[in-house]
Amino acid sequence: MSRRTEKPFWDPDKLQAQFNTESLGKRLIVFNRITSTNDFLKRLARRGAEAGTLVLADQQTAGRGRLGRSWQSPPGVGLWLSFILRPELSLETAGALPLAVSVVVAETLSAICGEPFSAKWPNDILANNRKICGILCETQISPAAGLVGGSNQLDYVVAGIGINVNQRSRDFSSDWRRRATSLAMIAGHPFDRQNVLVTLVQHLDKALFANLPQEMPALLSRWRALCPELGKSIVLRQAQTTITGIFDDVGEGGELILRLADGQRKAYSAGEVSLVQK
Ligand code: BT5
Repeated sequence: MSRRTEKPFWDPDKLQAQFNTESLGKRLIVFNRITSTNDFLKRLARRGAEAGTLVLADQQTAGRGRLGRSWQSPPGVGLWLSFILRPELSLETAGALPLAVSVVVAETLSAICGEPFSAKWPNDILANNRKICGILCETQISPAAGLVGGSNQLDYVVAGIGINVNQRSRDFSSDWRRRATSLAMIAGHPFDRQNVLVTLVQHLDKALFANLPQEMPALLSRWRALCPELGKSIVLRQAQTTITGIFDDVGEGGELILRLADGQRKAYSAGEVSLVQK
């Protein structure tokens, strides 16, 4: 149950009863305010917390994106949550987890609000070309048991999801007001966050906790169907370089496969994608 001093914004017992899930949320911790649900859950995972442990916060004071970027997580308007996965995936295929989580979130949001959402490689969900959700999967590897000097294996993944639910345009800071959106802005009316959360948790539970290794190829196919950049000319920006090519496919480890001007296909595991402007 929740470690807290204030009354929690959601009642964990009531939430769990609504979830009615097999794995996700069987252990649930709810905070009014926390630095980052990913940071908190990584500490629990390190101490052996089980797969499906779920942490929710009404507000994050140090919500994080990739590469130390910050994720705005004000109180009362969003869903900021993290959960533990301990899937039997190889280290190579674990790279596809952000895409697998994205597709479940995007399809759930579409079902809830009746509008289409698109996936942006590797970990964003957009609506009307604006970001509505970001996903941060942090992976811990450990030496394979019994193998001296042997290979590593996946220990756990902490998957964090941030969804803008009820923000209005003026709630976003001016520097990325044009680049962010919320469910309420897309649908034209506010949403009950608890309903969105319950549906999302049920969909994640079904898709990611039973047979994930077998489900992965199908999840990747569904992801491809949501990615408008696939098959188009894109620019991939990395810290030191910019590469242009055709976004040919995603590999089974979630890597972006680019067809370069000389016809070569090359795989990339990080970077920011944008369409080449004609
Ligand atoms: C992400 O990183 O998009 C991953 C965000 C993951 C947030 C969740 S919330 C629960 C859990 N706990 C955490 O601490 N994190 C996870 P990235 O692709 O690096 O994008 C970060 C960029 O998104 C920022 O640099 C901003 O430009 C933009 N951004 C920040 N907050 C946003 C928001 N609320 N809505 C839309 N865009 C935002």
